Amino acid sequence: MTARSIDAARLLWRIRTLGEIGRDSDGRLVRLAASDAEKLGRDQFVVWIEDAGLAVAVDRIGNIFGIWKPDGVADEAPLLLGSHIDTVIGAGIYDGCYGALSGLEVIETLKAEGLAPSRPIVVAAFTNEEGARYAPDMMGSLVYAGGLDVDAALATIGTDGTILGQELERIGYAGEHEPGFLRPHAYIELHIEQGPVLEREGIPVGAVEDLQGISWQRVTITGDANHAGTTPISMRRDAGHAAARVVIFLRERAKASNTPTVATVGCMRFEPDVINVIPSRATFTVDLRDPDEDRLREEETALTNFLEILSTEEQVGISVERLARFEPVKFDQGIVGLIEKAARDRGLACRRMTSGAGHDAQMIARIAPSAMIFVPSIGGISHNPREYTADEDLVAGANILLDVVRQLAKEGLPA
Ligand code: HGY
Ligand code: MN
Ligand code: MN
Repeated sequence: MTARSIDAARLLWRIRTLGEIGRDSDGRLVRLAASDAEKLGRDQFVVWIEDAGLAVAVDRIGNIFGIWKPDGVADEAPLLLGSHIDTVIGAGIYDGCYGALSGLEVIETLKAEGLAPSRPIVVAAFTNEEGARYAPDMMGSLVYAGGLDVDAALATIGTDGTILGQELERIGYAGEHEPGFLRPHAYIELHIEQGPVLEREGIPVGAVEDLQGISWQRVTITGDANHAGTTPISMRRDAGHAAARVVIFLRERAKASNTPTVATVGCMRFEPDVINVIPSRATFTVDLRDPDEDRLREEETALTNFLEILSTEEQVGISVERLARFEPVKFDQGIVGLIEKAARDRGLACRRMTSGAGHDAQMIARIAPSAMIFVPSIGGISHNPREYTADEDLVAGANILLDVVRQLAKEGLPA
């Protein structure tokens, strides 16, 4: 059996083909979880899985699996690869899709080279990794790993008022398998870095050994609608101004700290949202992240304390709803070592690193040894149509995944 490399043309063509599915009238890529657009992406992924001769399975939260279990291979815990194919609004074509399609590509290549794996090899596309329509993010893999009850997840109400379970039914991806029906032996996820580190250092491969903690909250501030022209500043209970003070507070605090802490207010809505009415209500989200759990808790406490002061000073009501909370995750050092060795064997520079973004791997790490491989993002840009990774880096990353999977399929996890 001669060890091959992946079929680069096939992988790159699939990435670009999937990247055209789910464009809105403005040409933006929008494949929100369980939407009609995402259904089209799911359908295409399933076609490619079937074309590869894999068995398709869908679980109750809509996670899609392509299963390669050659005749004679024991019903052992599988090697699991994959990522997600749902996107944010105005997405790039690589986030998630690169890992899901590379996982499929690796299986097809190993089949073609005649590998007799010691265990099944499975590729997954997890539901609702982005959390853009239904919170929390990484929902499908979180349910799969037993971190969220599947019925509770299916009852989630989206930003558009829809219910996830009904949407999965409607698009035909409310599967019958119980989440967690395949307990992985190991999980490896290939993903674009979505940050500036690898490009800045001129390194083509990242061996991801940990992933930072994530805190998502929704804050609602209530004041009084009043006339923009007649109401003296001293008499205002201005929810909009109070919300703006929170945005400034978060940025100033993160900037002043010499830690990797990041804070983002990504969504904000005023009511009644009229040019000459002082906002009576401001609703916005806060995304806090830090690789250190104690620091992340400190940031959450600092925000809580600031909101209390703000409520008094601005004479407004403030309520907070938690949307997601994930502690930092350490990945499996044995698999990280295999990634570094695979890069060395292919003559590629590699560095260990932390993931700033959330990924399905952080959830699957709850039930199996897991790790990630990163490739450079040009300009560190992601969640943006300008997201870009050079073809040679995409191919190199997929070949590293191939070599790590081949090693695990033959020898299992390093002792
Ligand atoms: O939020 C994240 O980091 C991921 O893109 N869902
Ligand atoms: Mn992603
Ligand atoms: Mn993303």
